Order: sequence, then structure tokens, then C-alpha cells
Amino acid sequence: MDEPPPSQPDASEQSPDAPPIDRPIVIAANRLPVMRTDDHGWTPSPGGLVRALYPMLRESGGTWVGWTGDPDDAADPFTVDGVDLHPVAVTADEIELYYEGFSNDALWPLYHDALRESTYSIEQWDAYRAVNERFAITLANIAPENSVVWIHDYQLQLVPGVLREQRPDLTIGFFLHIPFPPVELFTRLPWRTEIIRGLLGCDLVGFQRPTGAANFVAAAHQLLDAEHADDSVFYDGREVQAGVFPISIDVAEVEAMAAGRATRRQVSQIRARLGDPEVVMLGVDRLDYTKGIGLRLKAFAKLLEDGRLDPAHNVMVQVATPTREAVEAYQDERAEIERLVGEINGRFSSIGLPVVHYLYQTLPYDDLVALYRAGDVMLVTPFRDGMNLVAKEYAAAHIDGDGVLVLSEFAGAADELTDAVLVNPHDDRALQDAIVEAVEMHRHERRERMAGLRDQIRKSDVQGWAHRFLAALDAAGTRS
Ligand code: GDG
Repeated sequence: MDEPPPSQPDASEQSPDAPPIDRPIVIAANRLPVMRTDDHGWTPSPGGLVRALYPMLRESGGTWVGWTGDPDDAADPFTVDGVDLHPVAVTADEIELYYEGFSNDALWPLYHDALRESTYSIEQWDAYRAVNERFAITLANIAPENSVVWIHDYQLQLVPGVLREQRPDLTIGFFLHIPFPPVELFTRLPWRTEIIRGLLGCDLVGFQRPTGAANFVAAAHQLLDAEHADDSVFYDGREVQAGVFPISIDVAEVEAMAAGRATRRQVSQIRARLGDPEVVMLGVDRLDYTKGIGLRLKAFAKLLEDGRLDPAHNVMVQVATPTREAVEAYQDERAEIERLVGEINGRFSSIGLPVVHYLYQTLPYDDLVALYRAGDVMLVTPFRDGMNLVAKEYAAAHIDGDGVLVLSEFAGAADELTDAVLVNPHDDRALQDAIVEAVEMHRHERRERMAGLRDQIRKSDVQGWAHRFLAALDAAGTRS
């Protein structure tokens, strides 16, 4: 006798990793979610986006289009964990022009309040356009009929427009991980109209903060005279929605790591190695000029100089992860940070007890979680940041319910993490006062604020973020 067919699980039994829609999903991002191992295999790469989307694709058997990370790598499509991976080749020249150049030396500074002068070069723009077209053509060739395509970040803003022309049957979404600048800044870009037209190929464009969505709608209106109403732009006979989807982290994963016995042991070791100070202050950032690392070091130095903090009791640990080392502005920033660390240590350290511990390294994620737990005061002081996941990871790691987060108003996370000590990092005195307030905060207030932070991040983790975006995209595609 035949076995009875297995019963379909009802919605309540669905795996939390299952996607919220039943159409095929195709993701496109600059990088594939895997990296090569020493024995020429592939392993999932670390990083928030991969942690958010990879389990879902594994569950549904989806597709991911991206660059492998190696120059001129025209690897054939392959499958890892049931996820179809389609490499897009990027030449060594294009890495310099499209990635280091246009993406990270023109768009990145412009989108972050023009903190550095952007380089605008037609050669870089041509490479950006060529790589974007290559991504769009790959997507057009492989996306199943009527599927949902979700494109990520500032490196790929022209992809939706080209893809829409080729495949009008698709539902196309885009999420910008960094801020979308005010029109006054955006219109400096010589190719501003092409970028807006590219994004208007979408059914839904997602932003971290309401200001990003509003800036985008305003730019579409000003540059293309596009009609708009509430959160929608009407262009080329179609409606393009602009939505707000603040990204988050895998809260359960960070909590589980923080609770592990190995982590607890590591926390005591870290504090002992630091000389058992009363207060461990912590910074964790990619070494990027948007993150305000120098500003925070200067505030710490001034507090030591004025005697408001005592170097015998207060130490700072700064992890600065190497990033974009080929871009000159990043080399300058590193030199400035290292000069400051040297100056502060020279002035305020004693033998065997540096007052600033500086690591220019990428640490394993579990070491980072141990550091978060060891940190009494976390300093997140960017001049401008799309969201800032470090702020959320710090709160998730503090399962002990203690710890204080000092957070820049200019990080997207400030919209949600209102129990942090919020500060304007451009205001030296306010930043110094915020650090002292955090260091001296009464235990009762610390615990109350940390409870508020933890409630907030538990309400919205990264799986929820992906599900909300995809459900909204599915609905937007069905409507138009
Ligand atoms: C962009 C936007 C937005 C850092 N050092 C190490 C390490 N990290 C990890 C952190 C965190 C991630 O890198 C950094 O995320 P952020 O959000 O802070 O910043 P960006 O890299 O600038 O990210 C940002 C984000 O996209 C997501 O949309 O929030 O605004 O700029 O997860 O843990 N990880 C490991 N070792 C390190 O030394 N393993």
C-alpha cells in the first residue's frame, strides 16, 4: 500500500526561517553570501545580511547573485546548502573604478553628509554602470517567471531600472543600507537623474529611517517631476513605494553566544588582562571616517586631562576593523586614529597598563560578543550611520541586564534605542558629558535603561525585518 502523503504543515508550524511569501525569491548584493575555504570549497561568509537572508533562502531554495570577492572570477553557477549562487565577474580594473572608486569614494561620502570630498570621475561612473548592467542581465536571465527580486545597497542602484526594462513580469525591491541624503547634497552628483531613474525601476524601495524615504521621494519629484503622494512616487505609469524598514540583528544568536560558558570565562579574562578596571569603555567599528572614532578618543583624552576620568580606573578598548584599505581617505583616517591612540597612551598610561587598547583586526564574532559583555560603557558615536548594528549587538549581548550605551543621534539606531544616552557627537562638551553620565550612572538607572534597550531589540530582530520587507514587496508587486 502507498504511504499516505505527508500532511502540509499549517502556518503556525512553519519554520521561523521560512519566507513569508510563496513566490521564488532572488537576492542580489555586491557580494555572494559565501567565501572560498582553504580546500577550495565554499562556506557562508560572516555578516548581518547573510545571517538574515541565508537561512531563509536555504529553507525555500532561493537564488543569490553577486561577486565572489576575487578579481576576474567568472566561476560557474553553483549550489551551497540548496541555495543557487550565480557569480557576477568583476575585473581588477572594475574593482578599482566601480567598487573602490564610484561606490566608496563618490557615493559613500556623499550619502554620509558629504563628510569627505567625493571624487566624481566619468571613468568610475562608466565602470559602475557596466557592472550594474552585468548584474541586471544576470538577474534577467535567471529569475523565474513572476519571481520576487530583492536588490541590496548603494553599489547596485542602477540594477532595478535595467532589470525592469528587460523583465516587466518581475516584482523588484531595493533596500538601501546607508542613509539617502537630502536633495541639496544628492543633486551634487553629476549622474543624480540616472540613479533616481534606476531606483524607480522598483515596486518598493526600502530605507532605514523615515528621513531617507522622504529624501528619496523629494529627489524623484525635483529631478524628474514625478508625482508623489504619501510614501509613493508615480513614474512611467507605475507606482513606486518608499518604505521604512529599520534593519536589526539575530538577537537569539547573540544572546546564546553571550550566555555560553566559554564567553563568561572569556569576559573575566578580558577584565583581568585590562588590569581589573572599574569601567571598561568600548568602541567597535569598521575603521571608517563616518564612525567618529577620533572624536571619541579626543573626548576620552579631554576627560583624562581634566581629571573627570581617572586612568587608573577607566580604560578604553577600541576595535577598528580593517576596511577599504585601498581608498586614500581610509588610509588617512587610520593614520589619524593611530596617532591619537599613541598620543593618549604616551600621556596617560602607566607601565603594563595602557589606557587605550587598540586592535586593528577583525575578531571572530564570539570574541566580539565576549568584549561586548565585558564593556561597561559602549561608545557608538558616528557622524552619520544608516543604522549601526554594533549598538544593537551590545544590548543583545548584555543578558546580565547591565551596561550603558552612548549613542549618536545621527545613527539610524537612535530612532529605536531611545533608552541609550543619546548625544550629538559634533558637540565636544556634550559628548564628554555623555561619557561621564554613562560612567557615573547609578546601577538602578543602568538596569532600567538596558531593560528598555533589550525590550526594543527583541521586538524587531533581523528575521522580522526580512519578513516585513518581503511581505510589503509581495503586496506592492501584486498591486501594481
Ligand atoms: C552598513 C551601514 C548598517 C565589526 N567589527 C568586527 C565585526 N564587526 C561587525 C559588527 C556588525 C558589523 O560588522 C558592522 O555593522 P554596522 O551596522 O555597525 O556598520 P557597517 O559595516 O557600516 O554597515 C550600517 C548596516 O550596513 C546594516 O544595514 O547598520 O549603518 O553602514 O555586525 O559585529 N565582526 C567580526 N569581527 C570584527 O572585528 N566578526
